[in-house]
Amino acid sequence: MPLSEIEITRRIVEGFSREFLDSLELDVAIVGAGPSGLVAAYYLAREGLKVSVFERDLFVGGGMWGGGMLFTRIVVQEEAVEILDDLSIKLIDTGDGYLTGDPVEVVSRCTVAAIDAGAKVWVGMSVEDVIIREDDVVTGVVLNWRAVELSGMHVDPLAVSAKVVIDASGHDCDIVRTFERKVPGCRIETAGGAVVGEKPMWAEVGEKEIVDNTREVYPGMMVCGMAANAAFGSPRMGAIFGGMFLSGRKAAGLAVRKVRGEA
Ligand code: 48H
Repeated sequence: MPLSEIEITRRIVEGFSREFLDSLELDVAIVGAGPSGLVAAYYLAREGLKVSVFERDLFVGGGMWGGGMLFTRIVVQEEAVEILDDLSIKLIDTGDGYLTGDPVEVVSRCTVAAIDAGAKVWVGMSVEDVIIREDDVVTGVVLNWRAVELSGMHVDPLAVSAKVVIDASGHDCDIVRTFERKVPGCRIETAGGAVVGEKPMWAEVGEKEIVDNTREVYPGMMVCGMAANAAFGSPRMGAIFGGMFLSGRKAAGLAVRKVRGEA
């Protein structure tokens, strides 16, 4: 029997509403569905945590699709291979401890793995702010449609609570920057107490420091991926992605311990 327009509409609205209502109280909210955010979501969901990824674009994968300058290959160092194995991603060994992968496959498999493990990925939703309590703990994210943001219309947002918020928003470190702008005097856990900003390219150092930079920078708020290097003033690294995967996995481990009260 053909479905009427009204029945199509009903199923869309009911389905969305059911899932969104089920996601109002999260263990972990991840901002950004780039490689680091997707990998973090996978490991968090695998541990049984309730996790949502909020992505402002209508597509996932962030900056990985284009490989290096649209040469659609990424480079991965062998330290990260076990993560890619967990995600069933095939790589080509190019010698000297480095492998290459196809970003279309990597993005797709990261996304499917995160969803299969139980993470929910929302697209078209911007995180425009966080929720705080007493200026000293972050307790959730504030959402609006990206389309509303782009239109410039004044539409008030909605909010979702989370025991941990992970800023995986990439080069701009969007969430932590918004937070420090709105809470003057707050001290982010960097040497100077503020977001330092990303440094020019130095692949070796950028890849080494990104894992160390992946931390809780304010109670309830962590950084991972390029946002971590931007927060701590470490270099960019071009199209080598092992650090993004390692950072996502580390953020997940830290968040699991925090949610379980072990840290
Ligand atoms: C919702 C948001 C918001 C917001 C941003 O840029 P990404 O791919 O981030 P990472 O850190 O996972 O990976 C970085 C990598 O792709 C990269 O750019 C590298 C390795 N560069 C090296 C170099 O030298 O240039 O993904 C971040 C995602 C994007 O999809 C954004 O749309 C999204 O976050 N995002 N989503 N609310 N406020 N801000």
